[in-house]
Amino acid sequence: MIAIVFFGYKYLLYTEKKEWGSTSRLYTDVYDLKSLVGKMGITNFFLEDTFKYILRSKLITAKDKSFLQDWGKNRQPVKASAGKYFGAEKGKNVIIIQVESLENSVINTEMGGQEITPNLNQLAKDGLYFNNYYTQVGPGNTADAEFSTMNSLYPLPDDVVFIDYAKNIYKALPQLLVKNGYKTYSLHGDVPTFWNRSNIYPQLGYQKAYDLNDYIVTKPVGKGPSNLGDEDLFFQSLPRLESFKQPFMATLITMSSHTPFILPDDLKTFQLPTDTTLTYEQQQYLQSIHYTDKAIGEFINGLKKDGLYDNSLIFIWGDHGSFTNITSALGNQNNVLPELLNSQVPMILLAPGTNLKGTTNIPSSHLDIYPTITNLLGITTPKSVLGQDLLNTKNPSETHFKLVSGGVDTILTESLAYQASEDGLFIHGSCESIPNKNILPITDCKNLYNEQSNAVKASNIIIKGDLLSIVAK
Ligand code: GP9
Ligand code: MN
Repeated sequence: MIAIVFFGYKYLLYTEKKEWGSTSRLYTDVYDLKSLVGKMGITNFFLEDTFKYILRSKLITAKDKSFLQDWGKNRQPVKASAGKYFGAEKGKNVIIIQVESLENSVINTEMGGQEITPNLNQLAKDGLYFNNYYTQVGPGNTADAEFSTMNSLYPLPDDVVFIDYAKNIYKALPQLLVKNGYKTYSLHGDVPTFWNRSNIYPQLGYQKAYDLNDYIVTKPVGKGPSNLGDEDLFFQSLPRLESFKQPFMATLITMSSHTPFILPDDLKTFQLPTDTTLTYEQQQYLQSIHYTDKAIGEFINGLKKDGLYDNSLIFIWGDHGSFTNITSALGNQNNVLPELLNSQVPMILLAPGTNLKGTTNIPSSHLDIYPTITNLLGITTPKSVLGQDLLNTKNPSETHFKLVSGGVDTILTESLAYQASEDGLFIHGSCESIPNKNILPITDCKNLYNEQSNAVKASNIIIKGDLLSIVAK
């Protein structure tokens, strides 16, 4: 009987629908484990979880392990210390704002003479603005953005790391900061079981997580039950930050600009031109992001008033795209490669102590947050980090993996762009020069492809085999 269930499950697992990445689950509503258990019943959940656990332990072979060992030995990890700006912000608080569905194309863009994100535009001027920065998320969306920024590893193409690899050993940024005398907090207005956060946060080193239960919803925004508006999130988080013992790390994750972008009418303050050709969904998105921008502006002003601004390193980024095709609709002003149109998000670094300013278009991504922070704080960067220190990298690049298969999809450097074909075979892909977009012989991208596909593969093996220790030594 058990064998029938086991092989039946395995069969279903490999034949399930794969359109939206894959969560390797029979049930599609895996976002909130509590509601999943409610739907399936505890016995079914237990059986499903046990089988998945057994299957997972078979995913990584001895060959994979030896690949990882060799890769770990031969690669050049990011310089652990002594780069430019190393320790320039030593002892500063780290405040992170991960913004729901914030795309880069809305930054510095006007419609009918009105800025879509006036506050973020100002912050982009006040700090260092990365306008060629990308998100690489798999089926875990927001959770994958959190995972990749906090671990500098790629998320998985076919599974939600936060859910199925929550008990792995990580060397996450909050953990490292705790070792360096920081208190670490997460502040997000959802139920704590969403994306399994209540289980993985302690594993990543968050000492305390504020969730929906810790906030008062004064005005519902978005789809319930998690309908804490961003103004409530920021307004009620500010006194908390003020009360934290310094130095602290606080990660705030917004939610109001989440699809389907439902905003009460009186909060829709963006004046869309009457003759707009945007779809209804795109219009709703702009309203929502305009509201979130206002909430961020108020929060930053609060930080300035209470003195935290000058004593903190502040990072703001979009978690992933909005899935509304807004970048194309706004005219793709940043000339984003077609295959990356929905993945370009802004990243703004405010380092008042160092006064880093300007706009940079180096190819960069969520993987780069970790080493950039450790460098600025003067903390040795662990070898497990896959990203680049954005203030020191000599060969900036960013890489995307294919959903489900996990093969390399797109690689971008300052001079080359590689785009894989449907079948994923290297030679069927295309190699172009950047910025001119001239077609080059495919062999011009060979070294880059090998290096990046090995890194993506290594990252997958690390997670699926719980093998971080192999490369972290
Ligand atoms: C849920 C919120 C949204 O807590 O972060 O997650 P998403 O659906 O964007 O992955
Ligand atoms: Mn999200």
